[in-house]
Amino acid sequence: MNKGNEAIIQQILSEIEKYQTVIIQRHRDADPDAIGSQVGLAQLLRISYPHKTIYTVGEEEPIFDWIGKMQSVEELTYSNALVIVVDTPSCERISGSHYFLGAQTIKIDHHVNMDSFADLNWTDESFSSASEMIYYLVAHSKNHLKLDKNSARCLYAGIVGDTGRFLYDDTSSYTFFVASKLLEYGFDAPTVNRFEEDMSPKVAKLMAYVLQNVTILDSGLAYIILNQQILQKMTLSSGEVDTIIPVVGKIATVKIWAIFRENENHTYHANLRSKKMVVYDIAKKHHGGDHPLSSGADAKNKAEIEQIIEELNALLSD
Ligand SMILES: [Mn+2]
Repeated sequence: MNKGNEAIIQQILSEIEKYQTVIIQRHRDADPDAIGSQVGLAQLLRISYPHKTIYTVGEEEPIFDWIGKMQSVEELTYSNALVIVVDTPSCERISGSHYFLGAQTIKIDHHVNMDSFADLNWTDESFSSASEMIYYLVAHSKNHLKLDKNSARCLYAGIVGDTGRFLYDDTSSYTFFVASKLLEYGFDAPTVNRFEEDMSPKVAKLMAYVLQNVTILDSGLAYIILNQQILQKMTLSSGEVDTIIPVVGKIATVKIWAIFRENENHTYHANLRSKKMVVYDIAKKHHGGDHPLSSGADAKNKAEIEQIIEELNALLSD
């Protein structure tokens, strides 16, 4: 498959060739695609260029240690390094603070492009995941880049995570092609799938709470507010809270759903999801916006939450 982006692919490959040190970063509040594309790219660069030094930088997210771990890098190292940021729509979302100190920066992302923050930006919403883009990069590298069992496993984990187990509408025939090619490397796919499905007892309790307490309107809009009292009682990381977002969409009558969580400073973060109607524009009005059917947003108080709920509900009554 060729998506007509040969020029940018060749530019990325030639920048990688040039640098002895490559630092790879991804977004905050990591998910399997963020870590999978980051660690997968790092691993495949290490085997493709054994003499280069490759780092993965960002906050640790222990629930994804099964994909791969982070490293620490001296600030000074950045000045001669190529920094590649994967799966991250805007520079405020980057995990790890020194990316801009890099000698050269590259963005590889499948979110709606709202911020071309790097020197070289490859963004394409037609990919299901950043991990799928990394596979594409390898496939178009004229054998300069090589995969192995572990890098294939990381990319597969990212694809399975971002497509909701090949469920969401951005799952294309190319997605299945890539998954099939990755499986040829012989990693233990059922174990990856199991890790993606596993939840801790704490997360199971949150899921039960959400299903018990979610408000479902006749229009097909569902929403819930998780306040600090609940979140602190359950002592959940934000990554753990993220894992329960898809569950509300399993309810057949729900068309659009919003999960609001209170931050420590009493503002709110929202996760908006939809089966069909585009929620991106509403998210963008509230300092968010990632994908057409799946976006984060912010609300400064309860009044803004109500506004978001009204706007989402209006989408369903049009
Ligand atoms: Mn992603």
